[in-house]
Amino acid sequence: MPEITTDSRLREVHAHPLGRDILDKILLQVGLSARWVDNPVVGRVRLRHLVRLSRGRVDAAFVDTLVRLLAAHPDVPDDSPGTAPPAWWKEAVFYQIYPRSFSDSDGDGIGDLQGIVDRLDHLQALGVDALWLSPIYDSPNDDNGYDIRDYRAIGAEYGSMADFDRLLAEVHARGMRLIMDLVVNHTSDEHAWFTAALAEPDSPYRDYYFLRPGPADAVPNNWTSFFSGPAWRHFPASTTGAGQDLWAMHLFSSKQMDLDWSHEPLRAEVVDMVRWWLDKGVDGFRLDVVNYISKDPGLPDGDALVGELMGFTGVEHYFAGPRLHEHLRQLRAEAFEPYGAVSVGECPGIGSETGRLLTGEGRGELDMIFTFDHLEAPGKVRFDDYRYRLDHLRDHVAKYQREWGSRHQVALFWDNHDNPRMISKVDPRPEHRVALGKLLAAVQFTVRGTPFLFQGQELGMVNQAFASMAGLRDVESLNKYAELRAAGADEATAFGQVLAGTRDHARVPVAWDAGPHGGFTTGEPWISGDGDHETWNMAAAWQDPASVLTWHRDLIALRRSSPALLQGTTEFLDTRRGRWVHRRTAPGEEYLVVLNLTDADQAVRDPGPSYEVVLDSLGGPPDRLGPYGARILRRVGD
Ligand code: ISL
Repeated sequence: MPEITTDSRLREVHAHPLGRDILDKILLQVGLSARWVDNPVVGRVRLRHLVRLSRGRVDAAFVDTLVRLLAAHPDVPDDSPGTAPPAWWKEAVFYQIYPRSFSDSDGDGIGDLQGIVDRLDHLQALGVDALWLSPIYDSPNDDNGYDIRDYRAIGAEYGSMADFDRLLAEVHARGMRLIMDLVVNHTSDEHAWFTAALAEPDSPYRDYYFLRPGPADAVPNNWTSFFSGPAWRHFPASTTGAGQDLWAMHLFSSKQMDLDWSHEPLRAEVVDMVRWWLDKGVDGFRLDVVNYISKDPGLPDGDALVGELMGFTGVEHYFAGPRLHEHLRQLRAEAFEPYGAVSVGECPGIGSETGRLLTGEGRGELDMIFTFDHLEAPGKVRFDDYRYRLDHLRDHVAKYQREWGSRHQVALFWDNHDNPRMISKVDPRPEHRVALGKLLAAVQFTVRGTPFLFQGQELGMVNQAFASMAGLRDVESLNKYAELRAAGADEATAFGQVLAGTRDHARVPVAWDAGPHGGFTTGEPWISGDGDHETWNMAAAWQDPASVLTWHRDLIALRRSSPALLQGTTEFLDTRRGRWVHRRTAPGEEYLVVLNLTDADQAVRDPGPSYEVVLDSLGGPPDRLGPYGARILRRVGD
């Protein structure tokens, strides 16, 4: 990889893996096509000329930051086919459980481990192979368990360690697997490491965190938190037990203190803790914001332009930090590998090329990663109120199918606990709910990769019409509202913006039946939904052959039985606006997937008598497809 300097041309930056990801991300962020850099005139522009060409919007500091970042990432992904060793997780269907909202067995209004055991038959009937549990550890729940107080204890609201052992045994008895959430970018401020670090000046735990001495008016740098305000919390001398004012870094809430991974004893503790859970028999981990674990050691100020583009200042100093690959290799070699455990990294801000470095066969880092560029339309962020166009999803999926080959396994997800429901983002009109739920599933189970369903997606759950801030619980939403109000927005405007993006849309209880609170709890739920559970619930959906749920079950069964859908090649046959046709092929087997990405009836090519329809969400003649229709055909003749 030729060294990138301020004299390099944009096309050379684009040929650098991280350079390409960064340019693509910037273009996505400002709503421009990634093909823009392919323009020969643009490609010839030298980095240092950007300052003049942009009339100073791109400043010299930005260019220097970029050059430094690229120099720290010299690796190039391997494009050779690899040996593509079979692995259970390449063929599995994963299902994410947000335990708080899944099923409550004891009536305290909070979902729990026994509640999950009670619903395993549902998951098995659906065809799920593996469960991912969002955090169930002991936590003060400032961020619903993503702020861990004790990595080796179960949160009392979820049950006991005996309940966990029983859940694991029940999962395994059904031939399913279970992965845990590994949150090691930060701990709770109530974790024993942090309280000791704060209280004792000589504590060995001081180096576990980013603690910096200094008065309240001297914040260590300009980084911002993802949950509003600065990424630093000030602890006055009277609270530190050390007679010294201290600042502590938190990229998320002010109760989620970032851990310093450059410190070897911290890494050893994490390895130890991971092995402790693997000894219990868990099958792997989803690693929370794991691409953030390596920070630029000097903690330099973030670039203002990057901050403006990304909405957060400082990200360039940790989203792909200098020792990220090294730390992941250590974790894999010392913890995951000896147990054959699966690892799925959550990687916000990571693009396709860096993703291939993180997951490449033989690189010894992660098995799969979650990336997020498909969740919002170009130029949009989560808190914008807009309609998402499925053409963006198609182009994103097509890119990964084309670029990732057999050396890398794509993780496929549309919903999770951090995002509004995809159905609602595309088209919130109730008459399209069923078709859209089916279309999204048709993609998820027929392109190459490992699908991750989020609880309720199989039912076609949608966003909630929260009436006011009083209905919301999420720390991110509460902080965002306060921030907007402080900046002068009136109540209605601030609430409207929070409502568009709140993570609470995905966190309301799962609707199991038509009873009170959808059968989620016999008590008062910790967060309430709209109440459409009287008609939309799992019990009713299981009885209905046309439900989104039945469609998911049938698709999962189809995928499981088909070498073409599991491992075959993928070709995109129609990518015109509003259209999506792809073909999956394996020796002796071929499928066509035909989708209508629009809300209007559409003419489609009649594939003729050599194809039979296997699944059809709306029915109709072979040369027509209704609004958001999905049709899956199998080749039966020449
Ligand atoms: O905050 C973001 C930018 O708006 C997200 O991209 C964020 O980086 C991502 O949602 C991280 O999520 C994970 O870590 C958080 C936790 O609150 C989420 O629930 C978890 O999935 C902190 O642990």
